[in-house]
Amino acid sequence: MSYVYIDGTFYEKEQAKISVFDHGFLYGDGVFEGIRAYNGMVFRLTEHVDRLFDSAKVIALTPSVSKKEMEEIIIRTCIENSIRDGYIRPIVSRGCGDLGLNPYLCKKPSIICIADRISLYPPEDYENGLKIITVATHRNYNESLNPRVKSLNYLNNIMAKIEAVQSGVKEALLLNPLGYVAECTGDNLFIVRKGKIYTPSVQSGSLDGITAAAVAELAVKRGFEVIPGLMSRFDIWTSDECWLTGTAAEMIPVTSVDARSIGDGKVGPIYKMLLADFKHLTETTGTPIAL
Ligand code: PXG
Repeated sequence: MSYVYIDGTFYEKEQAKISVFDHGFLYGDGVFEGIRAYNGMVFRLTEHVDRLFDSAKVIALTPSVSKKEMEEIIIRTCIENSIRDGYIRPIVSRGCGDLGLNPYLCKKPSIICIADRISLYPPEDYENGLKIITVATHRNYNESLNPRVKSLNYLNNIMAKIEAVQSGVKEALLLNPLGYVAECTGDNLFIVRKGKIYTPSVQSGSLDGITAAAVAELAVKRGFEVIPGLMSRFDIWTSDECWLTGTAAEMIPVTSVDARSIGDGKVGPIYKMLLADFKHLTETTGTPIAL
């Protein structure tokens, strides 16, 4: 049995319901996070809650709870669901209103928290690497809906995912409106070139990934230079290694991009080393699931 937190109460999964008049449903007006628990600890909880509140602030949504209370809600949801290893999805939606866009007519934001499991790719994709393609759907302009906002409207990413799946691959590479590489549908991207590690900057139109930050820290600890910046597909096609990072996919290697094999087409040594470091980090650090 799984229990979902909605505005102060836990409901059984089947009874966990939100009104059709909630603007999160009507307009995608809200924000969310995807967080993982490993070994009885929530990984980078503060960072996720900070990002949730930043996303909310950008869309002028004020959650009805403090950051501290939000952290407690996340921990309580893990406890209620006996989660030691799993996936947690807090959501802040604009709340109920009428059938007009005006968010100021919505009475009170809703806080929802789901705890479940997530598995995006089978083990063989982690062993052999993903084949991905660039898709025609671009990331938004930073000055429309900034891609740093983790909003409930993921249609941009979903349309990119549709293109990838229609073309027979599992993941899509999205460019920004200027043609620079941004990220994949739910993951940040890294490449290795001549022993240095590169990743598109957030200004390129990517989410400020928490897994990416953790992996970058581990790489720096190993003595690598990690360089955020503008990247074109040239950089990716000619890279020695490539991988994606995200809370859901964790770290997954990419061995082919637009039918160009990356390096020798096999999963690379730097990926393997950082993956081992990442696994160790997730098993040994985090906020304990206890009140
Ligand atoms: N880019 C985008 C657009 C994301 O949504 C990431 C990068 C990676 O960020 P973190 O902080 O998680 O390392 C994300 C987050 C899914 C799913 O179902 C994907 C994410 C979150 C929740 C679910 O694919 N990715």
